[in-house]
Amino acid sequence: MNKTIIISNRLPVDLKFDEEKLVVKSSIGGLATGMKSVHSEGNGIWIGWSGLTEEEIEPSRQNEVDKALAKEKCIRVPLTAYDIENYYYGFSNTALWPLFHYFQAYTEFELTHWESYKNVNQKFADIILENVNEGDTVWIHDYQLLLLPELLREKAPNLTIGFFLHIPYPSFELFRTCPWRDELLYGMLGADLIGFHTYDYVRHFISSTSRITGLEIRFNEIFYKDRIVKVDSFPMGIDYDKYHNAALEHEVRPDATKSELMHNIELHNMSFSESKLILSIDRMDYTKGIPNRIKSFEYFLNKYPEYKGKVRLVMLSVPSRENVPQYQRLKRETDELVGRINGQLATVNWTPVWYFYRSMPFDDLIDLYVASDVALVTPTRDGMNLVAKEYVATKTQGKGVLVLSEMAGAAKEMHEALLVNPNNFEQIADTLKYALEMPEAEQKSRLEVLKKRISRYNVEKWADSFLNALEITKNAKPVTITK
Ligand code: GDG
Repeated sequence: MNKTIIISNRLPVDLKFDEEKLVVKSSIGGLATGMKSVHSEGNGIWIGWSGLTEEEIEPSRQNEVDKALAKEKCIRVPLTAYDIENYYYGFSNTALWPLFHYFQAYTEFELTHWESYKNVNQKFADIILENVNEGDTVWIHDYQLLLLPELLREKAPNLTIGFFLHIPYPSFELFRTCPWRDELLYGMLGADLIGFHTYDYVRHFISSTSRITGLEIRFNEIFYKDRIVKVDSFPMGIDYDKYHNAALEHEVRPDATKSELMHNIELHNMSFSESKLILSIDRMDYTKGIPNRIKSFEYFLNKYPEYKGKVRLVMLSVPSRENVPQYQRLKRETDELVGRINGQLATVNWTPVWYFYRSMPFDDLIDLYVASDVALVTPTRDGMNLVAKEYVATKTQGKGVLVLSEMAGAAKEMHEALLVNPNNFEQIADTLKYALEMPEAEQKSRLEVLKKRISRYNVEKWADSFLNALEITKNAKPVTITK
């Protein structure tokens, strides 16, 4: 029986040794939740890194680790601490991540990182080839594995290979600066279908391919060797019911079962009846526009001082890539900005920014979504941004306003949000005022349209439409090109 194999840098489960005990936790995040249904169907498997380096797994415990993963239908690619340092923190996160998010000044092209990236992509290919049969479908995810489609194609020419990029694809002018641009492009062209979140990313990819490779391209089909490679947009959705139902449950919970966080928010709201909450949630990443967001909020409070004491920004920043210097700098800058605004404006009764630098359990996350009046999502670049969609899904009472950066892929589908340029403090300040004062009827009508769209095009639909398009592409007969 043919199977679908999902490939990503990280497995949907995270392994850890707690004292001597092996602990298996499911990982949080869009990709893991999204692919769950595909993964649980039939005899599909997931191949990726377990979260433990080879040095952390004693030889005598390798079997135990493999068995624990097999129970979850997962197979690990053994990566060393050197691989993680150079392939993951190195090439993936100090070259590709900043470059693809238009942070050219942060981009470092190091030969040792590149060598490691090639080597790890080959390690993935070797493990996949041991586990794949002709007729199987392989779905590869994200920027850590751009070379993998072609590495598989060389050894298994008939394999059905799909590739999806979760981050933006940059314009040709940026992509061309990469010393290994040809290798990366030809690496991706090993796939039958290449998917992006938005049509703009598709255009950028096609433009880079056309200028760098000179291959024949017709609309969204690239003629490469004896194959047609199709390129298309598949905007990723969320598990709408999971967020919506969790919010419904939270709203009717008896007091005794409410979280401490929710108790405190409610207590605060009772004491300050006019008080409103603005929410932001993201990984602590320089692409998420965190400093600009705090500065815009400060600008808003100074421009509209009547809101002092009445509105708070609740900012959940989840630690991320903490050993990369740019991330350490961003953390320092954020701490300083929050300190400055709270230091200058806070009163005994009011703290303008509630700042959490940690991750929260799912239930607390839902509490934050439910309790907030406005979500302020202002990345300077973002492939999609699932937080914007999750916020809308939790607004069961028809109240709530989404302020969303036009630089997020999600903005392409969420026209009913209030769209802003994340660098324009004045515009953000005015939009915040508008959001806080928006009549309930308008909030409701905007949310209704957004909810309808997001619930319909949920994550399962996303996965199905990608896999269906992949099958159609694979079955299409190659067209003879007449010149
Ligand atoms: C990449 C692309 C693209 C966050 N904090 C907590 C927590 N989260 C969850 C959110 C959401 C997910 O993490 C974050 O997803 P995003 O899409 O916002 O951002 P990235 O992590 O950068 O994801 C992005 C995505 O891939 C999918 O293609 O949209 O553009 O950069 O689901 O809810 N979850 C819990 N505690 C937290 O503290 N439980």
